Amino acid sequence: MEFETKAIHVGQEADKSTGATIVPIYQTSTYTQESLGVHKGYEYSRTGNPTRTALEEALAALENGKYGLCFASGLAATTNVLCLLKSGDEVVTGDDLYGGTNRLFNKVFSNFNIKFNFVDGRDSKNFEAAITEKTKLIWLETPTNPLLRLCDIKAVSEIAKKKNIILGVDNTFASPYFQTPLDLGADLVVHSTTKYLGGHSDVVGGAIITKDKDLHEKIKFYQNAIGATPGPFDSWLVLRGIKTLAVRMKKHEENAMHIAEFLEKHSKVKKVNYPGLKSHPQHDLAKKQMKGFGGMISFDVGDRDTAKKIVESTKLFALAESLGGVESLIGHPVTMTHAAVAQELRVKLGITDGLIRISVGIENTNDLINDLKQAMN
Ligand code: P1T
Repeated sequence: MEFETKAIHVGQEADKSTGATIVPIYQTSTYTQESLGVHKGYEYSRTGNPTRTALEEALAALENGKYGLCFASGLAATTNVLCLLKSGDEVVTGDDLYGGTNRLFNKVFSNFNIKFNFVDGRDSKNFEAAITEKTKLIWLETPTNPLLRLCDIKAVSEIAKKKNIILGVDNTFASPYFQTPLDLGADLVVHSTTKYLGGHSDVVGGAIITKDKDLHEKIKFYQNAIGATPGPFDSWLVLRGIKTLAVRMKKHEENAMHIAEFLEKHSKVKKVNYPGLKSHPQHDLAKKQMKGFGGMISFDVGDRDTAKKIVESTKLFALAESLGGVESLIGHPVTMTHAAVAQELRVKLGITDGLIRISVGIENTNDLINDLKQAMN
């Protein structure tokens, strides 16, 4: 079955008890047992809920995995991955990450004596060099937020396999339509389903997908034990979102390509970060490991005042955090999504005061370009 068909059908058979064509929102916290210990597979909705099960099966299929687990947010999903670790363990991670992931690593899990070694993820050799006897997890975000840098998933997976280290990949920016890290050797894929999977900026959620039964069982235990699970309505919203993922992603990418080319020619723009541009230093890797380049772009306009004027002047692009919805958004990473990243690291990475990030929606291309034109004049 191909991607578009899986998105609409896997886990989504007609409801057995009523024939409902669309998976119902099983808005229940608990399930009546026929007799003590005899039930239809569900006991309590933190542990399992049929609407969530449908989403978990569908997401597993889209990532070419076997098992899916859903969470209350992307960060809740990442937290559940980190729970595989013990005090004293180490993680090697790419250094350009969503600000909230950086905060979770540096300000929460570091308190539990887990050490995070940050490396420039553009060169896979950096991961190998940072591995120690204590390294248990390698973490990649690719493309990265907000600089749209890439990590070579296959190359890093070979390093991880040699040393028996788990490789987790945050696939939020690409979505499974454009990138399937499990096919490239990753052990775990993590998503903020808040973004492209949900697709309509109306739900917060997360997911972990794997092919590995043992890892799945361990994380499923934490999913229930920690309890950061999504409710049935939120699960249903993401399930509805993924039905149109393929058509949405094509339009996000088409619009993003036109906008990236427009920005590259604009006199106020110093630099455009979009993996689909030939000028992107890792364009060849993008072509190799991705099926498309996605809808996220960041660009540098040189200084904070210019950036502030632009982000406050767009009319269609909403000044807002988040990404991946049908509507276009614009943001200033330094003051918004990456405010939690230490200033020295931001400077080192190139997350400058003049950096603007856009999540290109699926509106009409010319309307979006005209909106940017008027905001940048
Ligand atoms: O917001 P939440 O659903 O918890 O997802 C966290 C997260 C994880 N990974 C990536 C790559 C992300 O971009 C995010 C969330 N990002 C934003 C809210 C943002 O505006 O970048």
